[in-house]
Amino acid sequence: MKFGVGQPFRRVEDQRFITGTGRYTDDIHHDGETHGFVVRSPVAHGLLNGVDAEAAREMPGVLAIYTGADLAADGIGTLPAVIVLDHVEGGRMPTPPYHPLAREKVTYLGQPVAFVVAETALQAQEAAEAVVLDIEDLPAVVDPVAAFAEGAPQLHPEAPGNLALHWAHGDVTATEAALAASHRVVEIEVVNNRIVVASMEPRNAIGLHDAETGDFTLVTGSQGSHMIRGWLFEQLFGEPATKLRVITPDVGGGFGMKAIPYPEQGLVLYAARKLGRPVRWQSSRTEAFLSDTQGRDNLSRARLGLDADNRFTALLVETMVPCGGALSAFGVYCPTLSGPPMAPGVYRIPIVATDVRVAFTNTAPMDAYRGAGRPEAAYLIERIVDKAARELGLAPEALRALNMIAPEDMPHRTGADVTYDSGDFAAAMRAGMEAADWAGFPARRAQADGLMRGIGLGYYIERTGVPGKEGAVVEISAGGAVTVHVGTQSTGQGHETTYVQMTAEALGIDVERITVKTGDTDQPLPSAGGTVASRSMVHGGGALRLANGDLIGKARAEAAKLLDAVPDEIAFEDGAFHVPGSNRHVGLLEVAAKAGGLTGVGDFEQMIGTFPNGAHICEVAVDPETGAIKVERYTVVDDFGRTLNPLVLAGQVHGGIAQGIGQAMLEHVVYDPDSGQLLSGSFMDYALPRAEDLPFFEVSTQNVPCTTNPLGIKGAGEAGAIGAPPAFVNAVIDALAPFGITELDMPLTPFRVWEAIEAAKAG
Ligand code: SMO
Repeated sequence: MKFGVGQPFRRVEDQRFITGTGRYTDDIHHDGETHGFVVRSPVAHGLLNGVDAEAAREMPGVLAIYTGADLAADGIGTLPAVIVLDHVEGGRMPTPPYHPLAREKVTYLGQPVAFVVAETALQAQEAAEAVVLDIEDLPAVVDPVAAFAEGAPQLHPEAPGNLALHWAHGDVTATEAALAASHRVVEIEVVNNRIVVASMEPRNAIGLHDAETGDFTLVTGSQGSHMIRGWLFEQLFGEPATKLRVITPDVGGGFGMKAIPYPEQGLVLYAARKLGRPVRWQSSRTEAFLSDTQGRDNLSRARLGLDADNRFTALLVETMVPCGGALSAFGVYCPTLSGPPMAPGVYRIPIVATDVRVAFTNTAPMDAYRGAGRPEAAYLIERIVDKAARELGLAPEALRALNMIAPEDMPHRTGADVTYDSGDFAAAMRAGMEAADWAGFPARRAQADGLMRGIGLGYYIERTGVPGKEGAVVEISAGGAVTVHVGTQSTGQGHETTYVQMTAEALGIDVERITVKTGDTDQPLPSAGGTVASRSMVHGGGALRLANGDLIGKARAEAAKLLDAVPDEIAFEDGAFHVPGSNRHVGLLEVAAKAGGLTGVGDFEQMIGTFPNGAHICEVAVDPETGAIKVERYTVVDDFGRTLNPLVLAGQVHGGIAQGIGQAMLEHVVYDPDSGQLLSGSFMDYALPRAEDLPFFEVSTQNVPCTTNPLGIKGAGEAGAIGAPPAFVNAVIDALAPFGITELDMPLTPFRVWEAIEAAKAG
């Protein structure tokens, strides 16, 4: 079939997006709407002694100004900590209350303190500037080392020593012993730098309340309306989630940051109920820098043991990570449940352990960012394996190949107690090296143009589609229109296209007839989650497969009546039922018309993750005079199990590489260590990669079908951002090897590289 699964069918949603007819939250208006503006803490840490809004309340257009005290008086609760774990020593981690508006204390710069609602957005902003905050400054800590130091300022009384969580994965003591017994131990310290998500569309929310029924509606850019409803509402409002409908229209980028509930979503609902009018809020870019959750920011020390034959014996990782001034919903997920289980990467390592300490710090809350812990794990293992190869005088690909888990080992339970179902890592690495013309690199390096060249390999593996359920419903109307309902949410990935393709193939129906509906908790779905952890096609695709099958089953029963046959006898092919050996047949659309419409329902659950993996190969040229890096070639060979649409897939990988190289080369969130002020609060100071920073990417797949997913699919949304940082950094270290440089922390800005070169020359 022309537009079936596996075909590079062009994205159906792009017509809407490129002609300016996308419909984002900020495009949606309601009669009588009002505008909210958030008054944010101008300091990172302080005692909130008072909020004086008297003068501001008298300003033109102002309808209300709410403070933490108002919310307390109305019994508004807290934002949820979804992931709450036990300390390794025992006992539950502390969960200091995270109020939508601060009470008594502020613990991060930009924390919401008051909410102004006015007739226009400008009036709300002007009044917000007239709100006087009485805050008594306290000393701030912006990184875990400072937060854990003796005498450090204390953020929350519930968390002595600012310890949010001390957690371990694996047996740390036994791993220490295995390292001590190893022939050789290679050690590395890495900083996985703190980055913002910088979604093209900043966050937003519109709150509506029906005074008669008491029902709320929230329109908000999110990664899944059901997820937001499930997490946001009950703990804040003390009412069942069914009192809230969440609608998510088109979304311009989420990347983990929009998977979670935020204070402002609660504030617009609260204000809408108080005022009896719709209340809208739209984040500015400045607010996004201050108040979106941020990602990564790990300080890790790793030790890798090797035996006399260069086989890996043990891996121990010790990590310190901040969670910010308040605990975000998934604040401790990335450095615990997500990253550490992937610590061994694609290698046979008999024993693996990770020890993690999470600190409260006076910075924006931390949460998921594209990969959510797995990029940190992949970066660490791929850096230390490269460093080990260099110390041993081995080619990095040779040390990798020696230690890679082999296809005949599958399914393979790793030293970190995770079972990989499939993959041929050595073959994909070889394919990547071939595609990158690895063998031809020495000749390219020999060019006498004053630049220092390097080539780097990052072999990533990640776990996608964490245990979860997803539902799908397919309806064919009597008129022949096909509607697909799913609970996953595209934030730009192209779900409309891939779900349409799957349905067109399964039902044998033209793509033009099919519409995908998502983003509404009122959809008729048996279950719904949302889009995180590269799970949309893994889980949503699984559900849609079942829904299409269910619909065909029901249609078959109807067709049997029309064809005067028994259902089991008739075959379904190319959109029509026929009785084999006869010319009796009837089209699916005709069956639907005669039946007055047909509906198929699918409810899919997968408890085991999928394991996409692949080779990223990066080639760089470093100017030793300036430290500037040019990425000259970039090649990827991925194993995504099965490809639904190579065009959509390549787009996912391209975007991921850009984000990964962005992190590795340019991006860095910097807080002043003394004041906690944000020094990288705009695109003037926070550098996103631009087109000229990136080469064309050579992207291909060498797929090994996933054995635990009925579609054979492995999640692909995050992969690019996971493989790119180690490939890039390994390439730069390779280029700088003549200077004896073996470690450099991201981002590899010209200044940082130049400094390292100068230090190496001097030393
Ligand atoms: S970083 Mo994601 O939305 O699991």
